[in-house]
Amino acid sequence: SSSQPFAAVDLGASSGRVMLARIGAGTLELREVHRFPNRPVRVGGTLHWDVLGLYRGVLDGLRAAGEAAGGRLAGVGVDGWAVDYGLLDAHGALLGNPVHYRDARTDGAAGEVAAVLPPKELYAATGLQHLPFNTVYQLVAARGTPQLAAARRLLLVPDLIAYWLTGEAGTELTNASTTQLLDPRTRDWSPVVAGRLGIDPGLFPPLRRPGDPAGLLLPEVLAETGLTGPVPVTAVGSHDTASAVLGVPAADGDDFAYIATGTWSLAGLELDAPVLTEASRAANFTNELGVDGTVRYLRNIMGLWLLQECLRAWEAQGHPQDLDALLAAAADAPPLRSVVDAGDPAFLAPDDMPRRIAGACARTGQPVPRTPVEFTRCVLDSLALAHRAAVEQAAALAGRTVRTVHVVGGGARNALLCRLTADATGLPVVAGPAEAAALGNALVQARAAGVVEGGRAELRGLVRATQPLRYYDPSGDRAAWDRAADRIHGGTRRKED
Ligand code: LFR
Repeated sequence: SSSQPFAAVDLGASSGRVMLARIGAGTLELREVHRFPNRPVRVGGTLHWDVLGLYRGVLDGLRAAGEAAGGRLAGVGVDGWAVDYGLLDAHGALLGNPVHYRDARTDGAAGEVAAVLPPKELYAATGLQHLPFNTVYQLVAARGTPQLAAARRLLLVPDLIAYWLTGEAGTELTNASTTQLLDPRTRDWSPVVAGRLGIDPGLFPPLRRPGDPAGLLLPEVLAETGLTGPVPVTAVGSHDTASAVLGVPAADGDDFAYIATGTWSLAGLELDAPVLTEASRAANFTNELGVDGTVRYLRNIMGLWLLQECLRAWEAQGHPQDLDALLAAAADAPPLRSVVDAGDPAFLAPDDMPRRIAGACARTGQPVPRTPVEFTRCVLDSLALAHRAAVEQAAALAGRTVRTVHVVGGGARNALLCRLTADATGLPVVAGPAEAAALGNALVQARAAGVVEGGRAELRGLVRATQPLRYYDPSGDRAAWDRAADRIHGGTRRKED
């Protein structure tokens, strides 16, 4: 059969894109038709997402997708970053701009929650890693505001975009699992969390699963985009990381770990059931839900955010850097001179990144990076080290063996990061596709439309057969990575292992 055109809308923290995927039996072609910046806006002391600007980017992208596909699309799916939401009033109007998860409003919220729901109980109920910005903390921080009082509905960001496209409201499951309000065993709202914290899960529209229908593009959207209806919108793994994990080109039966790299690095395993042990909680692993009943057992690592923020700081200081030149020079810089803990929430907030990295190096008695090249090398060594710790610990905690590491997402294009990750883990790295999230998004749509068949193995097989991949074999001295890890963790980490 001939291939069908699907539009995958993928919203990242630094840019959004609309990709056109042509999918048929044995065919998968992906092409970027529109990319637009995602620039958060600070106003009234609060960091917001410019969600209408993003929606305009989505409409422009759908128009471009339609033009590239000859005016007709077989479907649309929307994925994006997790956790954040917009509130709607009783008439369905948006109540203010969604707040950015990096905003400081959640400072102190974790303490408030812990006072009524101790961390151990919260983990037992939700299996979610502690991230200070989880939706549950944002809702606690918003308690008592007129905005929350007026809210009749809460829509996670990709669900909000899908609502504007279709007029239909739903809560997609993989992203709902990042709210810390869901129980990963029942795959439904946790009565414990809702009850104890007085958060009404009724604010969320009904849950839907990847592959479920999510409505049709509204007439006004067809008019704006020049598309010919009907165009179905399908719920995909609307958490970008869930779509990216589906887009991992693993072979059937592979023992693999994945690292979805971009602004964040999300490193871990795909499991059939959550791991809710105390050891897992102590290591801060999360049990987010994946496509097809899976669990994404992983940990958040700061990711290329550390470098993005350095670049932004240097530019603001009048010293803009060329990223490619910087990475090339960093590849030749002395390895593992100084490393920082890339899991440290101290790096979460925007601004002043070089100073914060330098401070962390000084505090741990390591040489302080001085030049942009030294900072870049420090960041990449630190990320590789954090990748290694997450892969090793996930395997140990889940009782699994890992033989291959798949690096997907934007960081798969970063050859130095991939090579260092292979060296640090001592495992072969398969790098690519960079657009794994868009691929995972489009594949769920194509399967729902009956254009492709099968489970994850078949969908991944199609990615593996059609997308360019790069391979990195580990080399170098693994003990050097052990010693570097000891420098950040004061020699305690290896003893605990
Ligand atoms: C990656 C991601 C992570 C999530 C973070 C914040 O884009 O979705 O998985 O923890 O953004 O939402």
